[in-house]
Amino acid sequence: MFMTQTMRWFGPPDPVSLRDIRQAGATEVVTALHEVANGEVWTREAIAARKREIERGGLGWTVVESLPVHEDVKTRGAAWDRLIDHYRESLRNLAACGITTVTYNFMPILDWTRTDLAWPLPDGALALRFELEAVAAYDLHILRRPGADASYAPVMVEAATRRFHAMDETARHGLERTIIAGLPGSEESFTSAELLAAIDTYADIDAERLRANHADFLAAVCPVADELGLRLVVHPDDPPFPIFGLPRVVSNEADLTALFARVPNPSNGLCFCAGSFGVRADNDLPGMIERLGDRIGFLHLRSVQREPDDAFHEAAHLEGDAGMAGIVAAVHRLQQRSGRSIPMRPDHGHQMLDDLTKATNPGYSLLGRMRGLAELRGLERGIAHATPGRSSRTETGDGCA
Ligand code: DNO
Repeated sequence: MFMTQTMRWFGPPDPVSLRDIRQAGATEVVTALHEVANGEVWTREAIAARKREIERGGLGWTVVESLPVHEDVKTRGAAWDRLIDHYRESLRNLAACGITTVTYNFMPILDWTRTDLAWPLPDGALALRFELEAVAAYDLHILRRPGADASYAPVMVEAATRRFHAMDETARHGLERTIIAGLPGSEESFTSAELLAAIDTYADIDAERLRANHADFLAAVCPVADELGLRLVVHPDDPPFPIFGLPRVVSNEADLTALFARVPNPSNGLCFCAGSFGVRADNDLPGMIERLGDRIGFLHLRSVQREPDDAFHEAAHLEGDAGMAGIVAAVHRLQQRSGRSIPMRPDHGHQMLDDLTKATNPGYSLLGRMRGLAELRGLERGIAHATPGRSSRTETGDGCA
């Protein structure tokens, strides 16, 4: 029993083609109808047409990433009822087309956030990087969020202020775009004025309130997903701590344990992102796979290298702090125990080789992800081969019985 090897595809506009993904070794893509506005229904026809296109390319599609959750659901705003109806309808349509797993996140306003999209590594490849100091420089001096000082330690405020004054206009504008213009897969992009207004809608929403809103959302949609045999998988917060004073409530094992206790429906699941959880040294990644395994329906396998002062960058898949061998070994045990092949994708590859001269989606160029996938599939084969009690499928599957 091996992981199902997938790659993310952003649909027809993606500079990485289905043929590229197939040649890179994946058997499936994970994708979304990115052209449908957040909150609108994904029709059966549109899903079926996209599925046919993917299958014509020789690939499968069983995992959606993402069916986004509208801000009015996260804040329990006025349009909640209509949005929940739409979400349920989309789930019905997805299940009718053979989708089994639906990824979403519950991060307020912003999806994943980085402060540098082209950070040079010693070998000349480029990596994504996050520095809290850069966020603070933007927050305090460009966004000028009221009360922002209180979100940072005094030394961080000083460092961020020094940094801001050392930046020229181009650098300031570049930082602003990187943080708020929307990274690949994010459904929203903002100007600073729009972001300030959006942050204001959370004025009365603390972590406890956001957890309640998350539970309300799941309580409303999980019964439908249960019936359809779908798994909804929540992507953890990236980075896994509050930014811009906004609460984040899917950051560590305790958050997930509480969430599953609160909404025990079988469809309430987890997208285990080794990179997002791995930013926190207090997240025990293999242990989380061990303990939360039955809830895990999708894996994002990537590794971050933690740096001082709440900074990190994306490392190569087998390097950095994740400890990928331990993670894949835990996934291997989970699959043998549960009899499930869990879909995975390599994530946030470096921009490298020929991709350095091409227009690419940050984190989603082909070659870095292909390197990641190759490393991960080799790691899994090796672990399966070296682990006593191999299943017969493993024996034949790895061709080295
Ligand atoms: C970033 C991705 C996220 C993820 C969403 C899920 O690379 O992991 O954008 O797709 O948070 O809703």
